[in-house]
Amino acid sequence: TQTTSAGIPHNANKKAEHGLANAKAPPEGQHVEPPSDLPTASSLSEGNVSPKTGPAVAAGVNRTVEPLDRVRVNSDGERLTTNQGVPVADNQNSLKAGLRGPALLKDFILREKITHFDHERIPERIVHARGSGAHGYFEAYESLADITRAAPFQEKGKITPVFVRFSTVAGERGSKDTARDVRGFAVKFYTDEGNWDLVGNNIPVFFIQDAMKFPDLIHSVKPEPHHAMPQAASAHDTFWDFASLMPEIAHMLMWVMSDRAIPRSYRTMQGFGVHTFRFVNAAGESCFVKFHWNPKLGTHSLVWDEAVKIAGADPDYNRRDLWEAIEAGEYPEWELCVQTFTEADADRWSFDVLDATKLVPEELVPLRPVGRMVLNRNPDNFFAETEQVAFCAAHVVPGIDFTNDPLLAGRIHSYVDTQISRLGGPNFHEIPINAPVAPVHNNQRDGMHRQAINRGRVAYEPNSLGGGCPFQAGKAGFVSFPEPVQQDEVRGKPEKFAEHYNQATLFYDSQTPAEQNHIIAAFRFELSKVTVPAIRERMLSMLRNVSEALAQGVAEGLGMRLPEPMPRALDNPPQPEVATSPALSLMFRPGEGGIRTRKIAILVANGIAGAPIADLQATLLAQGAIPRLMAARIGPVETSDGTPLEADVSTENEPGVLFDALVLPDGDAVVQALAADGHTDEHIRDQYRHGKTLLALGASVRLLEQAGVPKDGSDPGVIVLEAGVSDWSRFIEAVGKHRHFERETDPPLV
Ligand code: HDD
Repeated sequence: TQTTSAGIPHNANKKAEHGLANAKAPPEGQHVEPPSDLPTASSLSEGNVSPKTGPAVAAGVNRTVEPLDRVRVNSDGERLTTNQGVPVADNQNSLKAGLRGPALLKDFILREKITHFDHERIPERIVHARGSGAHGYFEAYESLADITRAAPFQEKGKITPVFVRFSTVAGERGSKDTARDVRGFAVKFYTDEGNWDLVGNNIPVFFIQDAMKFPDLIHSVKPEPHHAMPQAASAHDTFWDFASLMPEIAHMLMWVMSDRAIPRSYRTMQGFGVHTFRFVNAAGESCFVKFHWNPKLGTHSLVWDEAVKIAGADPDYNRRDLWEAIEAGEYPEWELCVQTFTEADADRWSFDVLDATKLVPEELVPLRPVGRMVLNRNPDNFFAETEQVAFCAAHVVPGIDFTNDPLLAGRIHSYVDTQISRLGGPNFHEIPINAPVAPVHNNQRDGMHRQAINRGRVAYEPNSLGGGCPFQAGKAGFVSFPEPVQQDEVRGKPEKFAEHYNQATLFYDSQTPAEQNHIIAAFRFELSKVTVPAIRERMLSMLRNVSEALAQGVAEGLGMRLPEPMPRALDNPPQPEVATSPALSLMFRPGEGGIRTRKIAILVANGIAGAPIADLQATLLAQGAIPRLMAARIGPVETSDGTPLEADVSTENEPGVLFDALVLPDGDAVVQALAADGHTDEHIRDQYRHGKTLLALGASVRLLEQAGVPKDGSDPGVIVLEAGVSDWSRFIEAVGKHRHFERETDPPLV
């Protein structure tokens, strides 16, 4: 640990400028010293409630609501007006000279309406254009005051409001949710000491080491500039051309070709701060820190064939899932964990902690849970909140600081800069969703769309006319960690940045066989879309440095021979500390089990015995699952026993890929009707192929046969119950497992 120069007073040399006897010193009050009783993060919070965020609130309510109340508009019972508040008499017809005459220029009501409409769109984010947001809160498990003075961590139980935006990276604003891509995981903490944005991803490492390469990376993955294809996909020449020429990308490619890049839900993915940051405590002592968000529901993903089909069935798949869970009161929750370590620890390791293509294995530095985040309120308005929210990697608060990670350096610049063109000027911090809950006082003035009405004649410092206010906070304010730096200016990279493969190998070797197969299949798919053979060859030569088995698998899939391995930058690469890290597998965090919020389709048709279906439905509902009765058409179903059943989805409006499990009903006539509908077969095959659970009741076993699904009892995810049996426990247990990859073959059997 190192110590800050916290003892040095702010503006230390200022007084000397006014001459020895302070002859030219301005009157008292100009450079006021901060009062000694200036509030600190912990003194600002009373119990666990910050005075700025109001008293304790009921579940489902969020502390960012109150500050946003002043701008929330509810038009219930209100009359229609123009933007000037003028009541509008007729919203159907423009003003004309005679019923068949020309429209009149003086129709200010029409003109205002059309003009506003003409300007409704703002530029989309250059990356992460497609996203979904939610409000919530962070709750600290304990005080971390010994290692950081960051406001959210000062007391056990302390609540800090947050707004979170999840996103895909490459696709445009209207693109599909289930693209193979990194997911953004950006959290804005509205702390007592200003906004802290932890702008992370669902993958703990990044493609490149230096921000200098970021525009190149993004240009390569975005649709190709001549014909603007493909949308939201990395499976094209330019991305793989760039990748094959950038060996530092090897580790990230393992993650992006894994199922991590097609999450089942935003609620079932991890989040990572990626960079090494610093914690700094009140004494100015610092340690390194990495941030991890672990979902309570565990980590679960889609499989590729499913992701492709969902893209057509419901392009809003992840957005809808998040929205519906929060509306249903199933508030998603993540545990925030930190890895903290010292500079001395970092110096010993085979990799550089300033290199964003490297992670710190959990086996090397275990995770310490420090709090939880709950998302409990959907935005009122997508544009005002989710679209206008402006995250920024430079938004840190006292107690959090940067390291010299060269990727982070570029980010500190980029985010504010991009908001200026995206949100139309330098006052985007005043947009309600961006405004801190902590008060803002400075001498910045004016600019496009200024909201604040700053009073008084003083907009400069030092001043005597304003009593020296707003005054510098001194030690109570943000003090940069004074890391000693004495170096030549160079363009280059540190030594350890030259090793690119150890952690790629670590990742691949830590996956289960099913996950490894998915990685091979993903490379095969992506590279099969590449039209230039030399690019494929370069990629294979890179993969040989990661894993011979992987390279071989991909080469076979492409009908190619293995080329020579790509030359390495280092002849003697350092030995990694760990050879496998189970925590890198999605299977490592299955979650709490259970079937809450899992979507289950129960196929029904006229003539069905309703009682067992109603019983199953009630059992699933009681466990928090979402059973839906699916028929060829929505509406009431005729049951043989008079039990009222209503099909709420059709095979047409909610195709089978949107469900986590499928139930096939008993009854000869019913099975006959289902067998005659091609959707049934399709649904069963998809469920089976995607590793999901199938339950066949009585006569419906025929439908499994028809679809070619093996039903010899060896697959725990294919459950056949005799007619009349209504013990649902095996089915529920199987759904709780999410996937049954044991049945998977390549190519698929079904
Ligand atoms: Fe970035 C957006 C995450 C590297 C430049 N980034 C953006 C968002 C996330 C990330 C989650 C969306 C925020 C939102 O929901 O509004 N970015 C990352 C991570 C990175 C990373 C985890 C590496 C560790 N980014 C990165 C670099 C640069 C940028 C190296 C530029 C030098 N990122 C931007 C940006 C964006 C952005 C252009 C686009 C829209 C925005 O900022 O607000 O400034």
